[in-house]
Amino acid sequence: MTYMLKLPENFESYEEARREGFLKVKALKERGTPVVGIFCTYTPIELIHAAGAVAVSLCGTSDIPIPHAEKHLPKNLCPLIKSSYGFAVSETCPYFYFSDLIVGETTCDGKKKMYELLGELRPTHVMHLPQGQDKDHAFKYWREELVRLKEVLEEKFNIEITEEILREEIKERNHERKVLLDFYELGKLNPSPISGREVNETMEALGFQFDRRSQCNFIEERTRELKDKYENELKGTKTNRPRILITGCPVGGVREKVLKTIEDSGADIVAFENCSGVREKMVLVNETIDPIDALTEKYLNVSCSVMTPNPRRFQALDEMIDEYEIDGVIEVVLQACHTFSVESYNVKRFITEKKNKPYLYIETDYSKLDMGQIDTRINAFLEIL
Ligand code: BJ8
Repeated sequence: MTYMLKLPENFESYEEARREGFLKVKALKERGTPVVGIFCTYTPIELIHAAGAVAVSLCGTSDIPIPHAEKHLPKNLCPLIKSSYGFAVSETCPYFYFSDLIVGETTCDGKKKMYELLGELRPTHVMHLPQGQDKDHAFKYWREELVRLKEVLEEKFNIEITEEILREEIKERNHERKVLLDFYELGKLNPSPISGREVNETMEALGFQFDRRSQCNFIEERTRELKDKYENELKGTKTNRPRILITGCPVGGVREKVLKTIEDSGADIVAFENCSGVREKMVLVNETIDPIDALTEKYLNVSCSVMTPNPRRFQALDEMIDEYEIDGVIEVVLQACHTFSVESYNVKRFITEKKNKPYLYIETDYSKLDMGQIDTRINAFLEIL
């Protein structure tokens, strides 16, 4: 049995929230609030907030703008990059339109080359991300990049980012992380009181809500409500729905095709190990040390496959499989995402040999062309669980 998360009136679905967000961001602009477009979990959002700006995600999750992107970019490129660029170049994304500055990072090759093109459309600052996470060289290199971003923001928005303001933003965002982690951890309950598709949709829709306090209140209230439902109606009951963990690339663009198919086929998605899922929320920014050092440490340790090596992803998988009582792991890789597809070899070995769990690899894009094939593969996988 799975309960539907009730969303507030102005927040009926991801698409609805995205549309509502257009008006909110326009109103913010009219009041003089700067808008910074971002693409990645490596972006130190605290610095952007400390500059008095709002950060908005520009990651494309739709295949509609892809033909526009393919006029400039190769067809054989990750759909997330093509969709993001397609929205920008076709001027069909109000969030891009209202962005005063784009902040990107040198993560995968496709994204970093896309930023060169975006730079022709909007002022763009690219942070140079180290390839590894060692505490000496990589830390110093990344710290310099944070200082550079701070200076760019100060100059662009004519503001001083003081240590005090930055500390306040770190506290606030740590509080948000705790609230969101509590929400994600509803998936640890067995049976789960909420569907994974709804968790993913809610989290992505929150990216278009700019009143962060009310966001947190909403999530806290829903978490309480769902915990009560679990205590009063589900605790002690049994379900034969297998418990699935999703890993790999961001899945906002394949929510219907993959996540919905998994749940409609009789399984519960109870955990997301992707970069915007639980693992980013598990580690807080240290509030007791120099704030730039603390942010450097936090964001350097994001466990994305663009890092080499990438041991934290395997640690997270190890812990989550046990804590969420996972029956099977499904890895979703977006077409032409080389880092995740290469790393999947080790992920598969880790899941099947070390954790002794079934594993399914799905490579897909944002089109509907492979829906039938994905449906068949997911159903065959669920049968063995
Ligand atoms: S921290 S996952 S948001 S880089 S899927 S565009 S890697 S080719 S989105 Fe990502 Fe930051 Fe990592 Fe997260 Fe490239 Fe792969 Fe496409 Fe990707």
